[in-house]
Amino acid sequence: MAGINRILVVGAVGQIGSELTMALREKYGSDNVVAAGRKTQPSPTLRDSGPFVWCDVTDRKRLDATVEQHKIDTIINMAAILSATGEKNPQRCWDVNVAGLINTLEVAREHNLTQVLCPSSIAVFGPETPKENTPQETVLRPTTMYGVTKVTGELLCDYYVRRFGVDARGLRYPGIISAETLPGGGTTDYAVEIFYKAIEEGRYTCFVREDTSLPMMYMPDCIKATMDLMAAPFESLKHHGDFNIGAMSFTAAELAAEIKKHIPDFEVTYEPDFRQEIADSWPSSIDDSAAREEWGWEPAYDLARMTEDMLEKLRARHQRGELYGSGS
Ligand code: AKB
Repeated sequence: MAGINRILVVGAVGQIGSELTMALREKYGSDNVVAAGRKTQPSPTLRDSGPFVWCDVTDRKRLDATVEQHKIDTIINMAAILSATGEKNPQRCWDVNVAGLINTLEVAREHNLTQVLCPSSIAVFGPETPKENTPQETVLRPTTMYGVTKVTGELLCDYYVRRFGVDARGLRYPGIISAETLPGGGTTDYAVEIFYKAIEEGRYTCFVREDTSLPMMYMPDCIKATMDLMAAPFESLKHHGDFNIGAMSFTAAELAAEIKKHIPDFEVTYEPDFRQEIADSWPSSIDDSAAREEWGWEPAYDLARMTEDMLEKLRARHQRGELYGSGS
């Protein structure tokens, strides 16, 4: 199979896309990683460190043209409407997440691309799924449109592998915590906002109950998981679009307590909203043994190490005057 040489990251301005693009530029060379955004302006770092184009994943012609023009052999499709926004506009969630994915897979098939990576999420699980140590193979009956699109996406990836020989891969991301770009419209966003608010205001009103426990991951582990899966030999994979990956699990109260170790006056109150029901439908912890066995997945960050690093990074950004309101 041909190698990975020229990568297009669609959704490159988002929370994961922005940091993944920079890591890929480091590994594959700046000029070989094309960042694509839809509407939001890229940060100067993202814009100036390599090629940047405007490309909406639902626009098939534009996607085709971008792949041809930049001689792309690998697409990473990070464009998605997340769980909370998806419940406000289910039709749009379907269009972006499913129609966008089919466009990506079709472009990969027609242009004979080396690889396509399309993330999935813990949102594929639902209330009937075992909550603790959720197995790789289990009940997939999500109750959100986002979850429905992600189950569909996993099935589509596996279909394109089997039917057309497209090398499509994906991971079930847990909540991703990071200090560079804010997430937008997810249920796990509280686990990021809490850090910004701790630094900026010393208090936070959390939109899920204090006993809400979800699987989470720090961005460096997320980037490592994504790049390790991309680099794994196709022959060693038994799964394709649906790898469980875990790193840590904690309740909202445990996260607040960890931050308080560094900021003793930090105050958190809890006012659950519609996102509580979504959080309650997802697992607390994940069995990721398939990812460990098939491509050597191993996370590096636990709650304590992540919290220390997050606070250090956000404090530095705050001092540089870079932080802005992180309202939910
Ligand atoms: C969300 O909360 O919607 C996302 C996810 C878990 O996929 N962060």
